[in-house]
Parts: sequence; structure tokens; C-alpha cells
Amino acid sequence: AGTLAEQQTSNANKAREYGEAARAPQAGAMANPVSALATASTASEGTASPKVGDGLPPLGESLVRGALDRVRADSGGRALSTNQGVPVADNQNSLKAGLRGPTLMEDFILREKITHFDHERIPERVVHARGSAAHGYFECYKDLSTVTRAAPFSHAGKRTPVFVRFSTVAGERGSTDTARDVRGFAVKFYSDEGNWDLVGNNIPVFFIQDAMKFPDLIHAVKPEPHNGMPQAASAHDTFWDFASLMPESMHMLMWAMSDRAIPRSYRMMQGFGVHTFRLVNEAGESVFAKFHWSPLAGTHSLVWDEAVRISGADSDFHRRDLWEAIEAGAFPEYELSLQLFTEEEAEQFPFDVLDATKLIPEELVPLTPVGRMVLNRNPDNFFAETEQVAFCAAHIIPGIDFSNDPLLQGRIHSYVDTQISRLGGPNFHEIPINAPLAQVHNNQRDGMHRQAIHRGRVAYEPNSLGGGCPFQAGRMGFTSFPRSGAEDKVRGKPELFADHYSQARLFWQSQTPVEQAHIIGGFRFELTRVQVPAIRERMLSMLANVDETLVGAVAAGLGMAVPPPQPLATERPLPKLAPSPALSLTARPGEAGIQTRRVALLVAHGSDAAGVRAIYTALLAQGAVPRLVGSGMGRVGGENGEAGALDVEVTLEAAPAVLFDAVVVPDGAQAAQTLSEDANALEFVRLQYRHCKPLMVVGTGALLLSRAGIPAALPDGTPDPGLIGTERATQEAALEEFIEVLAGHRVWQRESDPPAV
Ligand code: HDE
Repeated sequence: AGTLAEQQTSNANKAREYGEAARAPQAGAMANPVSALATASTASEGTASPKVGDGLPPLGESLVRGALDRVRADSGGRALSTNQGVPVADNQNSLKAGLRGPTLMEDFILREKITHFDHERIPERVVHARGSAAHGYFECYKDLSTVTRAAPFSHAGKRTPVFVRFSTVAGERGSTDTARDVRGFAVKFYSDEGNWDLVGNNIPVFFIQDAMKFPDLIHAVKPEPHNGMPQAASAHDTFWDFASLMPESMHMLMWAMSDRAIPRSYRMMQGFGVHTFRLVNEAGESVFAKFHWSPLAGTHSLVWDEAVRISGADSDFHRRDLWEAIEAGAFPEYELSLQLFTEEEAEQFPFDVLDATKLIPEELVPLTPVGRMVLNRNPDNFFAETEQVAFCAAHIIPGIDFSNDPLLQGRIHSYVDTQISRLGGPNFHEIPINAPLAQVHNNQRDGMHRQAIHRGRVAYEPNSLGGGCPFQAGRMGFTSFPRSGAEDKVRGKPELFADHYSQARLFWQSQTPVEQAHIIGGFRFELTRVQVPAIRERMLSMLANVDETLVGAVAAGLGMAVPPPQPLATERPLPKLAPSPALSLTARPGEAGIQTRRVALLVAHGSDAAGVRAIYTALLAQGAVPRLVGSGMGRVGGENGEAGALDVEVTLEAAPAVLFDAVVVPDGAQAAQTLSEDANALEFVRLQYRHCKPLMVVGTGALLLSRAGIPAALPDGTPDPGLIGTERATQEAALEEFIEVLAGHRVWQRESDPPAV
């Protein structure tokens, strides 16, 4: 029968809204049978293709689904009503005194509808406003009870439902996904013993050491207050003014200017708890821990020129990528690892583990994998779930405790507080996405938007009238780790916090030459946007404390001399740390092969249809997302006039090069000729080349590359490993090689600064 969308060729009732016909009520039920309503797809344009699913999310292992069922509203087969449940006969016209008369005040249906609409928006998050989320589960590898009594780690194979929200920090709710920024990585575990929120980032350190500085940091990075610019960008005066006066931000700035801040996908970035936490076991013994998430798909990033262009081509790039991967069943997966260390060990480290601008190199404290997280279901409703979810750094459970990190201590307060104004009162924990699966019983009462209907007379403890319930859980409940901290009151920081540069240098020295070049490019771009020369100079004087090559290259890019280094905040000699290869993005290539990589096949009249189909099928079989891209929509004939050969899926105009990880130019002399007369096609292959992506050309397709001026060899004369042509073997052999190069993502050997093509 087809979907409702297919059956309806026009709005047949429209004519009855006018003139005399409007006096009679329209027919009530839809002409279509209820079965058609129930199958009407909610698919958007983006999900309508069979390659990205049918819009019906797989149930998978989403244990939280049952709990949310209670509030899930589905209007399939139902009549329209007011909020009071009164059936609405006419949803097209307001009530008027005559067809040409004024609208009547008594139209309670219109007024209710408009009033609700007027209040649809809630304040956006003050930071991390732009985000995307998914449901899934965490599965524990083994019993960790010797280390922690936290419920998710109680036995091997235990599954705890999770809801995860990824975000950028600086931009507003509608800002572009591919801004240079830190990414939030917030995980809500709906555990047996209550909700635990691990509210982390994709970078393991932070800009500042003390919560006291957070409002200053955010005021500096957000759009400037007088003119509201720039959106979702740190490349402006106020941010760098602040940063250049806060040398403790140096380490984080190195990460933020690296490719970490422009991930290819939320599915391809690490996550970190950042702070040192405590784990506590049943016997009350404690160790320190740092949390690490590592993506199975490997860590991959965009290049800056590409990120900028994606902002125009698809500002929902990361949101769409996450949504489509889950719809297609390519569930994002991350492994959770712990760095475990004792307080005594921590005292031996040349940095303070309570300082959130420092990381613990994996070479010093190795990672212990403890479980995996799978994201397997998209939210049903963006507002109800992704927007209303409230993560709180204060949400911990028995077995987990805070450390004295002064940044973490401030966060414990901030998150609950911010939800009260953002979500309109103290009962935000009752919003379904925030409600724990564990039962809630206490004597807190009332407040705005209270959902629970508490029974009985007793709302106090101790009581006898309620049989003493709810009673204190005692040893079963949460107890704080009893470490005494009684010292003199003081506003200050420990001496080791004053080392602002040794880890910035550690990070720099641990990067590959390509990553170092990108960091230089990042600083150069951002500081070029800074208008006040003194700020640029102050930033250079900070970089001068990190590395000579780095500061030299950035200064050259700005056309400035290298200034003397900024004075250090400590007289102690800074420790020399050995490079940590684990800090390079290349350390985690991933295990996903070419899964979910997007490949464009450029087609035109005369493309070798059989060859295209073979490549398309082979890519699809390996989990890649091939697309037939042409100058215009419609059907293109094959070679020798073979009719009706290939359907173009998307045009060069709608899907430019930056939305693809690789390109194939199929065989066909006429097609190559046609494409080479289209500047969009020439630009397409040039950008693929410039962004170091694999290009495969078959036979006469090579014409397009030569017309685009793409060099056949690398600058040093050796063959370009990312330019794969069939002269090397058959189409099958070339494809095999192409797939291998694509799995590696980029061909960095090709890169030059400035770009050659
Ligand atoms: Fe946040 N942060 N933050 N933050 N943060 C918020 O809470 C705050 C910090 C992080 O997807 C806010 O609900 C302070 C570090 C994420 O909903 C707010 C300080 C890390 C998210 C807040 C920090 C984070 C937030 C705004 C310094 C990484 C998004 C809206 C003391 C470990 C969560 C909200 C989501 C959101 C305060 C620093 C991660 C205002 C005061 C460090 C991933 O409460």
C-alpha cells in the first residue's frame, strides 16, 4: 500500500476551508485506513534511504526503553485533541465572527495552541548548548569488586543502560558541529544503585585549575558581548587575551589547536573523565582513578580547511553522522579503561594529580580495560531526551567518590544549580530521561512541576507514624571516603600547580610531524584573527616556553619576531617528561576498517555502469556508504548508450567533496569529458586531493584528474599512495588497494603548507 506520504498526492481537504463549504465540519477520520497511519514513516530526508535505515530504531539492548514506555506518546490512529483531551474538529481555522470577521476571544483551542507554542523554548545550556545524544548500554568485562563497589562493575557481562550526549562547548544551540572546540562526552549510567553521570570531554585536561576561573574562561570564549560575534569560535581577541594571561591554559591550548578539536565523528574520538576520582570497595579501601573511553572505530579527525567548508555544506555533520550510523546498525562502540593508582604513588609523580591541567601518561600508569559501551538506539524525541537530559558532576553512586581537585569541587555545585533555572525548578530529576531506574524514596516534597503523588501524612524522618520509612540505608548506602582535610583556610594552590609548561611540551613532543604541523596551523589561524598585536605577542611569549620550533613557526606565520619567553610562575626546575606515543591520534587506528566511510562515485552519461555497480556493491559489502554523485539528479545512461543505467543519488551541488571520505572516478571517456567541463566536479576532486583523501580512477576516468591539475606523484617524485588507478592491475585489484588506503583514512604524505592544489 505504500506509506501515507506515498499515498497522498495532495491535500484533498484544502478546498473545504473556504467560503460556504467551511460552515459544515469536515469529515472526521482520515480517508486512509488506520494501518496506513501506523506505518507512516517518521523518516526524514536524511533517513529515507535504505542505506541509512527506515527510521524505525532497532530495539537492541536498550534496557531503559521499558522505563520510558510509560511516557512515550504515539499518535498513530488517534484523533487530534486539546491538552485537556477534548477532540478537536478543525485544526485549520480560528473561530471568527463571520468568514471575514474578527477572531473571537473565546477560541480556547487557538489560545491554548498559541500559548503552548509561545513557551516551547527553554534556556539553552550556558556551555555545551549544541549536542547530540544516543541510548545504549555499558557492559562490564570482569568483576571489579576488589577495587570498587560501584554497581556497573559488580560482575562480568553486567549491562547497565546509558544515555550519552556529545557536544561542542562554545557555540549556541544551532551552531555548526565542526567548529574548532572541545567536545563534551557525557555518560549517564542508570545503575541499580542510582544514576552515575560521568561528565567528561574528548580532551583529558582543562584550561583552568580552579572553578573560580570558569565564568571568566567562558565569558572570554563566548561571542563578544558588545557585538555578539564570533559564533562557536575561539578565534577572537577576548579568548586569546584571557588565555595569554592564564599560562595554566597552555597544555589545554595545545590539545585545542590540535586535530583533537575537529573530530571526523563523535564515533571517532576518545573521552576522558579529566579529574582524578576515587574508587572505594566494600571494605572501605580506596584507590585513585582516571576514566578513559576509546572508540572502536579509531581516532580520526578532519583537516581545518575541510571543517570550515563542512560548516557550510552541512552544519549538522556530526549529529547526522551519529544518527545515520545508529539507524544503519553500525553501532558506535567505546572501551572504558581505568588508570588506577594509590595516593602514595601519586605523591611520587612530578605533577599533582589534583591539577586538571595535567594528565597521567599511560607509560606511567597503564590503562586497564574494564568494559565496553555500545550506542544502539537514537532518541525518539530530540527535546524530550537530548535537550532535557541533565548531567550533573555531583551524581555519583556508592563505590565512586570525588577527589579534592578544585575544579571538580566547583562542578559538584554548578550542574544541579544550572538545571534549576534551565529546566524550571528542583524536580528536573523526574523528567523521564533523568529519572533513575533505581527507586526514589525520600521526604523532599512539592516544588514546580512535581510529578510524583506522594501518599500518606509522613514527610519527615525520624517518624513513627510511617513505621520509620523511608529509613536510612546505613552501610548499604552512600558513604563518603573519610579522608580528613582539616588545615588552615586558604585561597591558593599547591606549588606543583605552578608548572604550566612541562606537559604542554610533553604533548608537543609526543605528536607526529603531521600533527605538529596542524598544531602550528591552528595557532596561526586563531592568532591571525586576533586584532590586538599585544595579545598575539603575549601568546608567542607563552609558546616560547613550550618549544622553539613551534614558536618559530607560529611567529613566522604571523610575520612577527619571537619574543622572550614569559616568566615562569615557579622557580623550581620544570620536570623533563619522556614523550608519550599514546598521546598521538595515530596510536588508535581502530578496528572498523572502512565501515561508515562515505565514498562518492562521480557519474555522468557514458559512465561504465557495470563497473560502477561492482565498485558500489563491494564498498557496501564492507559497511561503507557509497553514493552516486552527478551534476544533476535523474538517470544517466551507460557506455555505448546503455539506457537507464544509473540513478544519481545526490548532486555535486548538494553534496560537495567535504562530505565524503574518498572518491571514485569510474571508467567512461564521455563521462570524464562531461565531468571535466563541470567546475563543481573539478573542485570536487581537487578538494579530495587537498584534504589527503584516497582517489580511485578507472581507465579513461583519469582525464578528470589531469584536467583538475592533480599531480600524479608526491612532491619528492615518488608515487602517491592515495591515487589509485587501474594501470596498477585490474579494477578488482585497484579496489582492494583503495579499500586498504581508505581504512587508513588520510594520505598525509601529500600535504603541503600552503596547499599545492
Ligand atoms: Fe561543565 N558545565 N563545567 N565541564 N560540562 C556544564 O551544565 C562547569 C568542565 C561538561 O551534555 C553546565 O548542564 C563548571 C570540565 C560537559 O548536557 C554547567 C566547570 C568538564 C557538559 C557546567 C566546568 C566539563 C557540561 C552547563 C569548572 C570535563 C555538557 C549545562 C569548574 C570533565 C553536559 C549543564 C551535557 C555542562 C559547569 C568544567 C564537561 C554550567 C563550573 C572540566 C560534557 O553546569
